[in-house]
Amino acid sequence: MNSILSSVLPAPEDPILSVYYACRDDPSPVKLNLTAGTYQSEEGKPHVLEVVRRAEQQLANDLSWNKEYLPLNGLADFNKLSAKLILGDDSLAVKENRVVTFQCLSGTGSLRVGAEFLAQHHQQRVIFVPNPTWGNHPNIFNMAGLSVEHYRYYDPETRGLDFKGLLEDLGAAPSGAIVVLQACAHNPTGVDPTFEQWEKIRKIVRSKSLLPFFDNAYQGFASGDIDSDAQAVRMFVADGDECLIALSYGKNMGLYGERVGSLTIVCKSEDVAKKVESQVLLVVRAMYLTPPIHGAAIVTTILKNSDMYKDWTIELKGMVDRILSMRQELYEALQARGTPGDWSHIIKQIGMFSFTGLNEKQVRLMAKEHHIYMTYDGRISIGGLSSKTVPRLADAIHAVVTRIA
Ligand code: PGU
Repeated sequence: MNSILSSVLPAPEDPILSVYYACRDDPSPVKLNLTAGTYQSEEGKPHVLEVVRRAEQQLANDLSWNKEYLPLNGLADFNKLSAKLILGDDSLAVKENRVVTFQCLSGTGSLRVGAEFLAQHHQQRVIFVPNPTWGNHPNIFNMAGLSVEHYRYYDPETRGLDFKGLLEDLGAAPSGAIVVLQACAHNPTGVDPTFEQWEKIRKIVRSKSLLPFFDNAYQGFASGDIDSDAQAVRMFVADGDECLIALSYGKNMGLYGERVGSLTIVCKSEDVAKKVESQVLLVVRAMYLTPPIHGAAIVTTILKNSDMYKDWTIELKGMVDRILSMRQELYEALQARGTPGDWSHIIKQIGMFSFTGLNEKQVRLMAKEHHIYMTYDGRISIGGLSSKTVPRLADAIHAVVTRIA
């Protein structure tokens, strides 16, 4: 039978999902999935925060909650509290009514809505992302009609920031270009600029009239502290100029599947903010009408209540501390095995991932012979490790590094 869709070509493989599926289909009982950035418990199980369970109980008991459509921009309290989370308690920009926030579908949805708005209303369609970056960034921005370029970010030689390359590339970007900056806990490298470096980045971004678009998917996951991890963004906002911020509650509240996040746009004046708001609402209405209610209600319940907020930050710090001890255990296990090479980057890198330095051949061998899955660029999700699985991972890394240089 003839298909009118027969000319559709298969999509290229997704670098994260393809290994994720390969792991899912591996029948081995000892397989270890370190592909996606999700935090697992010490028992290797998906982890729901206590405070999230409590908020859900509270919502279930509150009969005044209903399931009506939310407004186009979502829950008003959620938006206020989300702006406060990233911009701080006494943000001048908020006081001056030049900040607009929209509840969106987690970090990805916030990036997508922001990109769609920029593709329609920003004079410059070029968007710069770090090299390397989260594999979905190019998809999100290309699909919105922006043209994706890369700026240098990571130096494999030093396993650190290629700061000189970064400044050169941003310095050579066309005026008005959009620049994606990961606010903290850079995915996949685990390498962030220092505050002095952020200040230099800010200066070059502003002097070239580039438009910063912060991807804030890991607030709290770098230092364990919500405010410290917001410093880079606040540095930019303090200069009075404009930026966009996509915030995700996927990782820091463990609300991955609830799809809850926000897009905040900081404008130069209240008048600009009003116009921007009206256009973003049009984008939202055409894309999905209004955002979903449940996840935003959980977040709002937690952020609104000072006891719950405090409990959340304690649980968040607990996740970060467990990740830090997994880094230390893995590093020590490799040292103990005398694994060739310097592995100190494992304890220097921050956030949910470690960019191990394993090459694609070694990664494939890890999957084939050891049933341990990570992305082909050698990224492992430290949040997926436990004291039980660290020795197996160290054995496997030792074996593949000894076999393939
Ligand atoms: N921004 C960055 C830098 C991310 O790493 C991720 C998720 C997101 C945004 C979007 O997350 P939301 O869940 O939409 O809030 N990174 C995960 C996602 C797994 C995947 O399928 O790509 C990761 O493992 O890199």
